Amino acid sequence: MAQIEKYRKEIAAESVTNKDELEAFRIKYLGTKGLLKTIMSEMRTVAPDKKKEAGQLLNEFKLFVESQFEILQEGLSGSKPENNDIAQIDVTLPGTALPLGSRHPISIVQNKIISIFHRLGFAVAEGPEIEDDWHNFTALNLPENHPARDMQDTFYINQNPDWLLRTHTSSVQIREMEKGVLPLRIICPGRVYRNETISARAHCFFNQVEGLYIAENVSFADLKQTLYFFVQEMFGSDFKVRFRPSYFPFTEPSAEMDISCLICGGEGCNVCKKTGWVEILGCGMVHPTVLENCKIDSNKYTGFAFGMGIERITMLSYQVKDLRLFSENDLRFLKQFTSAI
Ligand code: 2NL
Repeated sequence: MAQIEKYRKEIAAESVTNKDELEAFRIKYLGTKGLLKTIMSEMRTVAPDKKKEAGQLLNEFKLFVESQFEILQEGLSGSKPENNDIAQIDVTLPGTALPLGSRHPISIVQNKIISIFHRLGFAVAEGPEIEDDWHNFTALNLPENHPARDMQDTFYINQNPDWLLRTHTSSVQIREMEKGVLPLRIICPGRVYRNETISARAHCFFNQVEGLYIAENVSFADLKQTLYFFVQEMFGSDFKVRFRPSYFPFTEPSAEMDISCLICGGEGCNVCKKTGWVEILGCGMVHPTVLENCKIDSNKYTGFAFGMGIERITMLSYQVKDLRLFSENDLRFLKQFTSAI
């Protein structure tokens, strides 16, 4: 018994590194002239009254040796290559490099816009991408017959005809105004959706930043100065700025802001469609009806609002010619922004 216990320890300590060593193990312990057979033959010398006990012990030992062989065999046929030389791991080799990612250009520009307005006291507000008709259209004074409300232009949700994918982040501003805490100074970055045919200039989803400032005595002069500050921080000061009268149902008066083309310096090129100017945002004084829709007294409070497409600003900043590059996940494009924070 003591002898078998000694053998068990010896066998448990055995290890093999290749097929030849495994075969040597098999021959030594399980072969026809191996240890197991030798001990089995000694059964003859055991006294008859001890035979049963010894037989049981031997049987257990046999199972142990066989399972030990299988364990060693499995260890060999695992991931290790057969050739003993390759199996050695060279710890002096350099490690596997983990590729470093980079921020998406849209995120870089979005963060820059946020930080510029942050310095003017604007807080970031966020809201749902699936909206209801009230927050996306009705509260914003968008009339029933407005083309934006058409199925052709907006993605509606089959489950409920009142639900849709927001077409602008104005809906977030409506939600903030409804909270009734004034004055209010927020910007709302986020993804918006329009049912457009995809091209180099348009996509069915894009990113927007809208801004809103509501307080007593907010004027159009405040709007102009805020946006002047913004474009200077964003693009530098080597260009001209102009405001053109425009129309939005949710602002009155409304305007669009252009900057002289950064690519050709106002001479005329493909980016500015030979006009020398590029449109960068829309803005205006918040329509009194919109304020009243959010239970804000339009005799006491006034405000301005503006909205811009982040893709457009990014294309101007980095001279990206095709908007589809932003959503294709092509590393050849994205890797070009590794050093841009
Ligand atoms: C554009 C023009 C604009 C607004 C967005 C707004 C929001 C509220 C009330 C009034 Cl809650 N106005 N937003 C105003 C004027 C223009 O966006 O071209 N966006 C890409």
